[in-house]
Amino acid sequence: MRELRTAAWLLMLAAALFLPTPAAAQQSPDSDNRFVKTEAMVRMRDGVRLHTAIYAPRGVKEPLPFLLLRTPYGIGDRAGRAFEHYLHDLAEDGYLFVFQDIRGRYKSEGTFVMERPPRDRANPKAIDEGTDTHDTIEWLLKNVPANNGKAGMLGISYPGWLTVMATLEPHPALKAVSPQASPADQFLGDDFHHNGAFRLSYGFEYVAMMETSKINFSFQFDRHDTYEWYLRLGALSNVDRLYFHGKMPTWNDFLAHPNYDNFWKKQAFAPYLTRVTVPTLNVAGWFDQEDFYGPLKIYELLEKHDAKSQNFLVVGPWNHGGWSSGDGDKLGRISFDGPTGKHFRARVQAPWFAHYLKDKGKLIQPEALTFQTGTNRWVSHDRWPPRDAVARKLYFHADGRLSFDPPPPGPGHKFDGYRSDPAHPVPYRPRPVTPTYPGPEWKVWMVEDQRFAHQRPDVLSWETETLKEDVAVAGNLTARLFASTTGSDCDWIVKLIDVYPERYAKDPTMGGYQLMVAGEVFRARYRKSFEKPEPVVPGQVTEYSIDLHGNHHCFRKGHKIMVQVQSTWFPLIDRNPQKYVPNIFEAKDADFQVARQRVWRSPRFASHVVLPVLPNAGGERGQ
Ligand code: PG9
Repeated sequence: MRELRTAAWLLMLAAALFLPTPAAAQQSPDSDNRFVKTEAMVRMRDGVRLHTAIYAPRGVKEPLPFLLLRTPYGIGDRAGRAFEHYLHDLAEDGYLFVFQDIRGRYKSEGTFVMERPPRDRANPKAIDEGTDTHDTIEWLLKNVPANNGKAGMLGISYPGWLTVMATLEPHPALKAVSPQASPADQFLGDDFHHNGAFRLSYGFEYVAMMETSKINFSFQFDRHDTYEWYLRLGALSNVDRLYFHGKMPTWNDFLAHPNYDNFWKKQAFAPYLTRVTVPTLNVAGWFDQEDFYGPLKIYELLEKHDAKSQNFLVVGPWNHGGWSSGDGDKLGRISFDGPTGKHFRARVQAPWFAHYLKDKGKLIQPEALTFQTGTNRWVSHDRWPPRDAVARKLYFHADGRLSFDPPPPGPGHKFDGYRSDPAHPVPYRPRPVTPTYPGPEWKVWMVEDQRFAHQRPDVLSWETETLKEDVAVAGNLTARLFASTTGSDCDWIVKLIDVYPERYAKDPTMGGYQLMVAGEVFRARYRKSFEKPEPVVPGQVTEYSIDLHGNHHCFRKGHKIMVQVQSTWFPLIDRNPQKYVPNIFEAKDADFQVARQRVWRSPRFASHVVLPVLPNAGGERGQ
């Protein structure tokens, strides 16, 4: 479509902004009746044109700010659905909504590059997602009448990442952004790897979705249970041989960069987020199955430079993007006693943008607003993580006990063990493991009842006595494992679980439910360095410090706290051959071997999790 600069178009849009015009409606057969939709191919500085749709509300009497959403997933009919839920309250307030297909996707020209890193600023011709956003805002200001000269930007996940990219060298008109569930580091913690362990099902299926063609594609599995499909696939080296044939750029990158090298560091946000250029509302979900590390990291990086208090954090009881539609009163079987998503959209997101883009309303946003699961209430903080939490160690003991007391000296076995067999990996959710897309099971696996894994011979568990008082944690959790393996590499997966009482009056069907409140994998080869992996010494007790990330949960009186440890989490995480090979993407089927795993719990090797416990079980200010 040609770039729209004609006088007729300007007249039409002006009319749309101030008067409802039937003529304009004809130009927008698929738009929401409240808006006039106009499409344009917006030219970037290198000549590439990006498909852009502008939704101008009818009958508005004042100049409006822009709200920009850029996406690799196709703007198609996204807007209509977004106005029903995600953008509903913002639409009520009045904005010029702009949706754009990014380079190389859907109707935009150019080449798509997965999370294209920031450009080399020494090259005046270089482009990146930041320059594309800049050029788009420039075009909007000049070509769309009756704007108030301000732009905001928001988006979830990839669109959230694009939002952060827009802030590195922002257009001066960009006045407020909300990156939501944005990844921050694809090697350490988001979609593609966690602590260097490859996220097999997501990595494979996402690459197939994005790089098979310009539009989304769902890989066609010939088995309903992808647990079995991935197991039959065997070693990762079979992926190219059987399916991708070296044609998927991102898969080629996985292969070429098995360790934390400059490829990953250049794409991660840590080197770039050295100033707060635009007021930023960071949003995350406690049960985000894709990008939970990212939003907390972005908040943390920006917070170090937030002299003007413009960097905010909101974390709710949501899965990936769960705040964008529906009430948010439930996730899977877990109830939150109220419409958390609706609350966010109406009481947080809309007033926040109105303050910065429309000069409306005094800002009432606290520094951090988090939802305390367990008690199910919003809590405001003047700092995240909160200052008053006290680090307490919860130790592993004999007979599957877990306690705040350290393990006593004395005779007896000082470890618990299991046999980890890569030919029979522990599923990460109950089988059948249906494909990631379109779900819905993928979206709720983090709140699945962990009893499907409990008592397996290759899963260890330790549990406290029934709690006599609430134990509320707020802040960052860590697991410290002292562990040994008979192999020369392996994975350690730690899950922190809230065990409901057997008799749970609120909902008797939830009796004994095992809710995972935190869980993470660590690939042993990276225990000393993510850049330079090293084999493990077989049989040697080795210490692992595993970041279990931020959390705000109350283990209620009458519940128990449980920790589970296992060495496979399949096919979420690829199988570790358990024998050190330099690059697991090149491992052969014959490299995979059984290993005997031991988790130690002696006074000297006292495995434990560190919990940031609130002194008075969450006595902070509730909202
Ligand atoms: N989690 C998705 C993603 C973001 C960025 C890179 C790769 C994947 C998403 O939902 O957009």
